[in-house]
Amino acid sequence: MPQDDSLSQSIHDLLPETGDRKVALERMQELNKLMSYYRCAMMEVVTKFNVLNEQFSLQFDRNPITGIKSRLKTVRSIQDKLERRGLPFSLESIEENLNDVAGVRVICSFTEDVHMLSEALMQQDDIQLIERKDYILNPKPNGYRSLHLIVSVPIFLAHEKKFMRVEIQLRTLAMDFWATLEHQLRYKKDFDFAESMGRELYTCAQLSAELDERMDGLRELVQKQIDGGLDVPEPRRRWVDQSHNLR
Ligand code: 0O2
Repeated sequence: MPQDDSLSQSIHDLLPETGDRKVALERMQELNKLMSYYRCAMMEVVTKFNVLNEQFSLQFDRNPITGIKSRLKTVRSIQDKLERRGLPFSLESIEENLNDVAGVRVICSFTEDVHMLSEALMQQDDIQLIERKDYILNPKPNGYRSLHLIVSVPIFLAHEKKFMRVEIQLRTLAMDFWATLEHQLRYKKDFDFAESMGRELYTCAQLSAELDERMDGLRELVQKQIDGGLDVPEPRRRWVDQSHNLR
């Protein structure tokens, strides 16, 4: 399994005062093991979503998931995060204080799929919910929307079962489009992000929310027709009709 490049850089910080090489090596192996547990937990969660996607696509003849991304935090950024919070960099501290070492992002077609998938996942009896943040119902002040779940998932090792935490972000394509570009723009090096640009980004977030709402409306119409409803209402007014209200 490939090793994180920043792993060896971090060994120095895990070394005791004496700088004993043997102890350093042991700690490096322990850190490597922990990261591998997080990687396994991440794979478990990805598999769970792939299974749900398969099942829902059979049931409803469409895929609620358009993409799944996963990432393991680098040791360097784990170290930085703990340092920013004034916490020690140790194996115990990582497990105790960080929820997002393993991260899974699920991109859904429609807002309803986000909720349906999160409910289906939470019904599974081997998964425990640690924290739920609904930034769709309550977007962040900058307009960020997504549903965040921190879960604890078991991984089955050769001789033991271990629970690991994974951060799951569920969002629609529109939410992902906005968040990805916002992240790119906001964190550009050597660039001062002006307040007016923040306001513009907020407007874009509102437009993306509007887009989701309209697509959800269309999906409902399609579903009604499939279900045999004869009284199909008019689609909501076109986006262009209302877009001036958002400026
Ligand atoms: P990365 O590289 O994506 O992991 P936490 O730091 O997680 O303990 P917090 O702030 O309460 O504490 O977490 P929250 O609000 O659940 O957000 C965590 C993650 O959500 C972030 O991880 C981002 O991935 C995403 N996120 C949150 N707010 C925003 C936002 O305004 N814009 C964008 N584009 N993404 C956001 P990291 O660690 O920042 O980054």
